[in-house]
Amino acid sequence: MDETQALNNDFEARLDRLVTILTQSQRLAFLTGAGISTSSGIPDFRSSTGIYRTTSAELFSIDFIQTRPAEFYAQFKDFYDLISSARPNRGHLAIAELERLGKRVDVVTQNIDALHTQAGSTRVAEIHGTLRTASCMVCARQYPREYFHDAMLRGEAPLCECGNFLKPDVTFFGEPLPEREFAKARRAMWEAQALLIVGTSLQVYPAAGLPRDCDAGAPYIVINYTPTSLDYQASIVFHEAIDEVLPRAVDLLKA
Ligand code: CNA
Repeated sequence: MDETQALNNDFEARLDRLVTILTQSQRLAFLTGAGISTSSGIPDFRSSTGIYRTTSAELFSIDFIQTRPAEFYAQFKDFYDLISSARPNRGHLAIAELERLGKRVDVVTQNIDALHTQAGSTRVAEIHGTLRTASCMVCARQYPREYFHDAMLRGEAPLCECGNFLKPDVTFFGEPLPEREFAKARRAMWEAQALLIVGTSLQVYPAAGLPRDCDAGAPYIVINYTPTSLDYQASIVFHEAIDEVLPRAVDLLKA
């Protein structure tokens, strides 16, 4: 067994190394995906218990909601219900705590559940948009959540005052990403002294390409159950649970 293999087999040694990187880095960036929210009760897409086991990826395409809005909302109901009642878990809270400990922490998330903000993180780029608002698919008028929340919980398609259907302001497959949020995300990558890639299979672009914007000297840390395409470039890889790794690392940092 070589030195790298030995390190990867030893959880405590990897944790110590993570704490060293966190100690040495003032500017941290996190790139998070659905995996950070699974222990809040929201399934991810691609795990063995993920949404794709029961729902086709087609549901999340712009064509689907534009052509079959009633069917979209009927199927989206259960997912919306779970997201609406979810609370941040120890993973989200550990990231927010790093900020309170004086680090500058940019969170770039593919998630639409707003749990990083609820946990207290203040520098969040939501690159796949948000469920806080929805906009008319014809006149583009935007509405706050209170306007459409009840209809969406019932699985009914919410309507604009002009009579056309609303679409949640999340990025559907086939749509461009929100420009301002993506620009924030790229800046976070450029400025990071270390990048933590957390709970994402890195299969959705352009999000999965963001780590390439990091400074060549900035270490990557991957925390994800299943291997990702960036594991081989990472300084440390954890295939353990996020809410086991991050709270332990933050506790050690404070000790
Ligand atoms: P994904 O492709 O489903 O990957 C999630 C990854 O997380 C998988 O590789 C899992 O192995 C890993 N994982 C799951 N739970 C844990 C855990 N507790 N600890 C460690 N690893 C874990 O999801 P991505 O985020 O990569 O895909 C991007 C899509 C998913 C984005 O467009 C999201 O909007 C979309 N999504 C978001 C949510 C949400 O907002 N919570 C939920 C489901 C899907």
